Amino acid sequence: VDDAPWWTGAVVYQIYPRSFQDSDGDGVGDLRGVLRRVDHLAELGVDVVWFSPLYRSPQDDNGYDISDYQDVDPLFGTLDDLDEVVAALHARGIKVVMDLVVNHTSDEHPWFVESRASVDSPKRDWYWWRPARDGMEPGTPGAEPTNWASFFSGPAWELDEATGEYYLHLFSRKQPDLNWENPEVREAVYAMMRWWLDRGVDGFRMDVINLVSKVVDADGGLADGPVTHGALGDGTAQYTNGPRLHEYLQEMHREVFEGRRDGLLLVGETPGATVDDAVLLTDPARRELDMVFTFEHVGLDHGPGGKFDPVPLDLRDLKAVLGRWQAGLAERGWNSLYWDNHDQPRVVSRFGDDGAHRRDSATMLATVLHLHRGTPYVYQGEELGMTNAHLTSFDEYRDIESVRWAAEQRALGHVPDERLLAGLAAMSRDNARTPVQWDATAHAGFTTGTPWLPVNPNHVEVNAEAERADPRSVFHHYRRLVALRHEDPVVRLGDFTMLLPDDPHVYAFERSLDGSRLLVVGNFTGDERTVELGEGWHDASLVLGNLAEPSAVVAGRVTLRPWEAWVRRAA
Ligand code: TEU
Repeated sequence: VDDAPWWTGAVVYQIYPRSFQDSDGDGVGDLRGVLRRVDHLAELGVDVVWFSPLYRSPQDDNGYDISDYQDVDPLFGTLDDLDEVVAALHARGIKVVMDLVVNHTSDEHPWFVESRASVDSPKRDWYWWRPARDGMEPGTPGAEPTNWASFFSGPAWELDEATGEYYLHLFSRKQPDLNWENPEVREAVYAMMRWWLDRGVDGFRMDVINLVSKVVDADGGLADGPVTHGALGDGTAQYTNGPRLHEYLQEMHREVFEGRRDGLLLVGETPGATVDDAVLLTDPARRELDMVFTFEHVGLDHGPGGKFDPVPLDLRDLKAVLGRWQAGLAERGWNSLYWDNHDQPRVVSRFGDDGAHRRDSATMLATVLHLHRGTPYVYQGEELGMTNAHLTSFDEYRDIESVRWAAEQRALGHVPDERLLAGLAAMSRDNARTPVQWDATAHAGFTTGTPWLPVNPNHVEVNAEAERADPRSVFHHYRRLVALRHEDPVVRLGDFTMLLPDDPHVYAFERSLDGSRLLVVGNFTGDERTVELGEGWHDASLVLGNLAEPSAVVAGRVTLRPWEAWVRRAA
């Protein structure tokens, strides 16, 4: 236990600044607002705060489009405010991790402005500029250099009229991709990272870091992907976990982190990474990253039409995926554990029951997640059992992915509006982005002005003040889970063994370390469920449960109540 890295015993809390706490009445959360809520974080007991982007940005993708990496956007405050927040968190023993968005910049970043100025700009090669497809007139349909679709609908290439060439943007057209093939780009990124570490931050959450290396042929050519979206194609194989990814990350490690103090956290966001990729990315001996976010478990309810065409979760699939990641990273590497973030719907609405069983299902889900081996991430409001937004009309959505997808679908006209709206209501990123519900007053204590995205009307019942007052609340359950990880080496480092892989209703597993064993069960349904756990657990002591009267194990069998979860220690 003593030589395990510090983050094996840590819990990370994600703040999406725009929706956390407003202090100046403009309806957008800010850094001085964060200062007011530092006690909430300390009470929860988290070890690290990760801030979604605070940098200067035109806010096309809520800050994931950065125009100055070394300044704070005036929406959120100033660099001095940030220093104050970092100091306030450090004073409570909480580390600060910054979002690092370096697959792309804003099109308003001076680097891109210079790059687009002319074909022989010294920064031309800092981005992916390509002429129209052979023999085609720039700007005509299908003339894009490749057929790749952007993550935010439409082609991933934008024609720049001034020079007649296209630039690549895997996300919005205001997020041009940086060309990591160019060593000057990498050096500029590393210099910026060193500047932040020197300023006192404790690490980075690296946005889509496994997309930075693209497959390029000897002549600089990029290849089409299989045709999937009408005329467009799926280019992911051409830019996901690309050929130079590990080389870049090892170089970054040498240039930025080598010889720095201990106590930093490097976590990669890696959509499309497999377990094998994750082993390579997080094996400490390779000096790349500490851990990565997998997307496999949050893709299980995506249907044939993609994420906005959801299907019910089959619990056996969830066990198969998370079990495979637990096994795959048991010897080398480390897992990140999460249900929620700013890109995912709220888990209590997604895999639980956000109506009558909100409290019990939210605490069940938390128990199962936090007892896995890995570093748990709590997304703001998750610890309050916040639910999806339940928006009902197209014009209520603000998220660029949702807005652009809905516009494209409605223009195509194949799917009736009601189904599109149902898809958005279930899966839109705006579900995670409604303001944090602090109390039962107007706008939930988030702002005195008009919130940029409406507060969920259920804030009159679901809010931090009510949660703090009720010892059996979701909040206090999260507090206990955080404390348990801090105290119990089995939770922190124990081996993981999946139980009942074929049971479609109950999630069950064992953790063990040096002969000490924990059993964890969670009922993923609103009905009573009886399962056979085998001998050896009948006089196990209760460590933690989510119901007032936990069901007992009798002769190796237990009947769990709806959404019940508990942890027991073998005698
Ligand atoms: O997300 C990248 C990503 O792969 C997806 O989660 C994506 O946001 C989308 O949901 C695909 O359906 C990261 C950030 O977390 C996200 O907020 C940004 O929009 C994106 O990168 C671009 O920076």
